[in-house]
Amino acid sequence: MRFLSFAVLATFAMVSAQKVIPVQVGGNPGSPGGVTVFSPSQISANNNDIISFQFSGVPGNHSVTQSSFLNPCEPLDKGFDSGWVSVPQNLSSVPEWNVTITNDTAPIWFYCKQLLSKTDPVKPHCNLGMVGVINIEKGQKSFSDFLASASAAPTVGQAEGAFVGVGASATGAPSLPSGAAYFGGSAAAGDSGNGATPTSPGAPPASSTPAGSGFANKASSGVVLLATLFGIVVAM
Ligand SMILES: [Cu+2]
Repeated sequence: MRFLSFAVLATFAMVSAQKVIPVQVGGNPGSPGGVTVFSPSQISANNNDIISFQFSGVPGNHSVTQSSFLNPCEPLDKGFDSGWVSVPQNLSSVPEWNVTITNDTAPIWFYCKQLLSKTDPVKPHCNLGMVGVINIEKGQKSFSDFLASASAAPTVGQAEGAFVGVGASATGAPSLPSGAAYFGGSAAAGDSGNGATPTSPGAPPASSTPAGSGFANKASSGVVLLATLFGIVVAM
């Protein structure tokens, strides 16, 4: 009984301490860092905190895709992926993608999949530094090393991932005000299985959930090509 009360109290304390941390996805041409930024690019968060990715860089077409320190511009196996969010000028509200932290003991790395930038130099966003990390202080790596390796990455992975990732998960696609366009993995494949989310902090992603590489294997190359083309066409 005493244990039960403690558990209830602990749960209450955890829930009430939940933070919502906004991160801007994409900047504006005149803003510091230009178009190809996550701002802030380094975030500290605890279990149950929500990273609220705001696709506020307009016009823009970006993704938030989980990667790794070793391969900053390639999707992580079973990693999260927002899908493409294309934002025209003059939208009434900002598309938003909320990701809940489920394991705050290790860094969570991510990048944008966009292959074309509008400004010089014309390069993939990941090569131009559109990368970020949650809880870098929980690892032994430096952000400048991560940036340098992103900038030198020979390819930028386009495979579609799931909403549930490693250490952080969303319950669905980004919110989409009218006027914004979306092309996501689950939508593209008519796969509705991506809504699952771990039930407790630190729990591994549900095994029944299609995840990054799994989906990529399942998707026809046509779908991946279409997604890539969508990203490029809308970016231009
Ligand atoms: Cu981008």
